[in-house]
Amino acid sequence: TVVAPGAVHVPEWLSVERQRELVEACRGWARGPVPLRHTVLPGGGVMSVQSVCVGWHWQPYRYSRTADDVNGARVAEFPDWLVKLGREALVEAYGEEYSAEAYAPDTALINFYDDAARMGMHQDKEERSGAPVVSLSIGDTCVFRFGNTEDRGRPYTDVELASGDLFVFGGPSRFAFHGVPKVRPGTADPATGMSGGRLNVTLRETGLAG
Ligand code: MD3
Ligand code: FE
Repeated sequence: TVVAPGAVHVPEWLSVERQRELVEACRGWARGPVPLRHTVLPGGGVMSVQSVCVGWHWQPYRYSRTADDVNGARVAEFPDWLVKLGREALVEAYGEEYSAEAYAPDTALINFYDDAARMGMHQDKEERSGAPVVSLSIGDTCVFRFGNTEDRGRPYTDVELASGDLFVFGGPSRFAFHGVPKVRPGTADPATGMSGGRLNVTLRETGLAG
């Protein structure tokens, strides 16, 4: 389903088996070298979502190789299988004509939502690349709010993102405001390995070197 130009939602893209594999990989990254934690914002606010990064560490509002705001450790290497998964996702969303081999995601942001977690409306602007963002959802369903490129307010479209769903944000949608106003507790299939809460994995190109 094309939600806006460049924004494509593919429900139930990941099989339960692939969801379980991704959950296992995320469990590993959540243990370290940088632990899953609530990100603290420069103004002192604490995000309700818990996060961990792979490849590059996102700290508000820049990328680095080391988690200077957490434990100083260097983040885990970005594995080749995630690059392949990202390319596969773009072909699925945009079609075989899309030059997916040019896509070189080098960072993954892994977000864990408990029943109370939310993400306010924001833009992702730290990347020095206009390449698409690939989003994969596992576990509880959420309400995802996809907005406009001007501000946090209307117009926006609310979309339910369920376990296994793929969402790609490219072209004019890449710099749109978006957020997660609600998670629906108890909607997950335990066969995915998520017994409660929601996991979201986004793949991105930072456009950074080194
Ligand atoms: C649209 N995560 O990590 S995924 C984020 O479900 C983030 O955890 C949400 O927003 C989540 O920054 C939403 C969908 C998403 C991710 C990145 C985008 C949509 C996007 C970047 C640009 C435009
Ligand atoms: Fe975002």
